[in-house]
Amino acid sequence: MTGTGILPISEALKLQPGAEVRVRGWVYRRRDLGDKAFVVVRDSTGIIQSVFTPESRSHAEARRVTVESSVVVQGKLREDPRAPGGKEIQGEELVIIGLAENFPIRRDASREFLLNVRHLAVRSRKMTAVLKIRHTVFGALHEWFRENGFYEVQCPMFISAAVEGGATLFPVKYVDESTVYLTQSSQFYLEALIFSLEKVYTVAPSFRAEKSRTRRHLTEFWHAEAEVAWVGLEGILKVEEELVSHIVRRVLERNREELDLLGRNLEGLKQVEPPFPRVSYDNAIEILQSKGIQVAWGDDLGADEERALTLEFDKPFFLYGFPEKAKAFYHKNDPSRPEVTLSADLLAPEGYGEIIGGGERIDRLDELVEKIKRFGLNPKDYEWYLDLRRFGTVPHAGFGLGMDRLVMWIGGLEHIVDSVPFPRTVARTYP
Ligand code: NSS
Repeated sequence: MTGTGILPISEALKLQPGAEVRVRGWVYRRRDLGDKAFVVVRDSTGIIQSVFTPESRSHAEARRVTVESSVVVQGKLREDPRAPGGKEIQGEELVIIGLAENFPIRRDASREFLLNVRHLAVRSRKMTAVLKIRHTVFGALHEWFRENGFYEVQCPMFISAAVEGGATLFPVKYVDESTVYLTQSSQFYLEALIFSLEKVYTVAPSFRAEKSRTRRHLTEFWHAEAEVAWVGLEGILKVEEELVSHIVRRVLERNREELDLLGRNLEGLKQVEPPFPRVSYDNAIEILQSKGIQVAWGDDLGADEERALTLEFDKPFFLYGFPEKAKAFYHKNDPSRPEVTLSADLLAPEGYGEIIGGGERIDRLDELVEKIKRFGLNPKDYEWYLDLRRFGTVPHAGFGLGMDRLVMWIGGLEHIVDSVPFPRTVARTYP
């Protein structure tokens, strides 16, 4: 009986009062009012209230069912302005599929406790809303790349040399007892693949042994990366702004309900259309200094500096022209001003900060070897990467987009762990 004629809750709520409906899901709320038993049921599409009076043959079941039990509920739909969705089920039958033990999550649960029971907390309406937005974000990203001539590729997670500096590498003991590392970025592999496919992208986890506990660092994060042959910095920025705008548009189209549930202010998101402002690093330093923030030209900008800058803008903006030493070795130096690189970060507004890092790559062999040495690294560790400059090198550029940070900003979330179902941070690998 439990499988036939079942409707998604969102569909049941669209029917006319008087319709006979059957829904299934989990008990979201349970209470008694006089001799009436109220059971609010949720499924992946919504929530609906059901009421069981003593005349109902399932009255006793409705009274004993516990929060988070799985149930099938059947009855007649009727109007009730006080019920969520404006309608409720006059309950006739309630079948308990799995009676839940005392559910450990209470309204006043601490953040730490909720993270310890994340396998249960993912059921919350907030987390469900975030995961639906995340689904749209990932889908829209693939949609945009595929519609714009990019090939999707897959790269290895075990690597032998650092892309983004040795400090955040995760060593892994390999089968033959040698040490390999978990990838920090698929960039070098994408660079190899542009020589046949020209425009490539990948979406994969990246790993960083980030020691600091911040609101925006995971040790395992989802990284969307792209690389394009024959383009320079300006060309890749166009790709980034079109891509991000497309994703935000899709979320606004498809996830109004979820954004509302999260209390997200939509005004900022509606302004996310290309072109994004371009702000030079030099100018950023001046802005920061004029706000009394202690920074000097040459410093890398941390979370605090980024936050101060993003409060100046109401849409995402590019910060370009970082000094050589503030960026990884592979960034091409500006020929007209060699102390800065042809790199740019995309910063999300409202205090969120960096969501993309990218730019033009060094495409000349001698220039790359020299810079590797200048950075105190060993060209021997980058043999295959150097080969790419030996065999038909071309100008090219690319970027990496932190998907969890993107979801965090679009959802207006407080902490990056809220944007991913099972976060991995310096302090957490459970559940
Ligand atoms: O270090 S990045 O700035 N750049 C790269 O890894 C390049 N190799 C990407 C490329 O050009 N193909 O990281 C890119 C983005 C960054 O802007 C963040 O949004 C995100 O990756 N990112 C992170 N998200 C969450 N947690 C951590 N720890 C993290 N590190 C980077």
